[in-house]
Amino acid sequence: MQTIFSERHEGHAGQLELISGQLVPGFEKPERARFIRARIDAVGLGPVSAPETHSLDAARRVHRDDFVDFLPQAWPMWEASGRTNPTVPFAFPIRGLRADKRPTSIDALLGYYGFDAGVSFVKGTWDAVKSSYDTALTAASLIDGNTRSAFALCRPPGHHAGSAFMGGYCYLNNAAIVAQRYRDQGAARVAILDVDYHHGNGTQEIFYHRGDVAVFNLHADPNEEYPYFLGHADERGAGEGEGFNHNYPMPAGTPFAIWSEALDDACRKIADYAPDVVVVSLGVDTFEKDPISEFKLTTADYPKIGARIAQLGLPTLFVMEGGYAVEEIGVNAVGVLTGFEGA
Ligand code: OKP
Ligand code: ZN
Repeated sequence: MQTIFSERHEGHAGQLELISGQLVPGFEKPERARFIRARIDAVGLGPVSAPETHSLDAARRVHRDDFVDFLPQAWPMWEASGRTNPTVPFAFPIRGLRADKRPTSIDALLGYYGFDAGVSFVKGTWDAVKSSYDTALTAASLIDGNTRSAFALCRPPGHHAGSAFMGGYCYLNNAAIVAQRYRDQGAARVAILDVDYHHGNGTQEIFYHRGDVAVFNLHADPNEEYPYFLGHADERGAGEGEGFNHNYPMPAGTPFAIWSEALDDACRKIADYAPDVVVVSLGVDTFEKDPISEFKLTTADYPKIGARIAQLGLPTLFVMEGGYAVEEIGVNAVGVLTGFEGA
């Protein structure tokens, strides 16, 4: 399997996040991608190449223009206001406040576009976000009649980012962007299968009213886990999209024996949907030793995930999302890919 990867993710480092009442170094750190990159070579997964540069047109197909325009401006505005430390959003236009008025100050804009404090900017953030986007689009273009799979080693991840918001380490929604790209290039139907531990609320929001991109999410129950405010089983899509959004919330402590039943059910529904292509939002924070997660998958389980997805017999693009046990992230993520190839 061919991988697309950019070293430019490295510039997104030293950002902060708010956990348990404290500002701490971000769990979403450069080592994550380094370990995955190293594991690709260690197992000989296949060639790794740098992405081509893309215009932001594909981002504008799923994200609002003013949001796309804001992202590259965040750091320059912050610097122009005399600060060079990492940004952290802190005020949000929730119920009773005005989300229809776009504020002017950078401090306000960070919370206007961010739904949580998990989207810190440093100097290299936008370049890394752009490289992650380029990586997803370049990998997407590898899949054609002969090449049936590819891996977009994206960092930062994307599935929490919605049409006009960022959050949870995510700025642009890479999986949603490539799904839309496939539609624009002639695919009749696209399925997104999100196996990250956290609900992909951004992906769900983007396609909630559409039947041409079906979204399947396996994740921790939002009653007890981030992102808390979306991801319940009764969210089934609306309007044209009714019946095309499928959520599988699961409790803390879920082992592979239970988790894999949800995967099976999702895969059967994907087969019925008969998409032209499957985009997998590949998070491996379901791992038993993940520092911020509560599922109990083991290293031996990841190849089985890949094998089950391969059983669909459909063109498949893997897009990297979460996973924070950095020592094991390479073995687990690449395990899914080798499991897919071996099936
Ligand atoms: C991004 B992706 C943990 C706080 C978690 C944000 C998690 C974002 C996960 N106590 N904060 O879905 O892996
Ligand atoms: Zn996650």
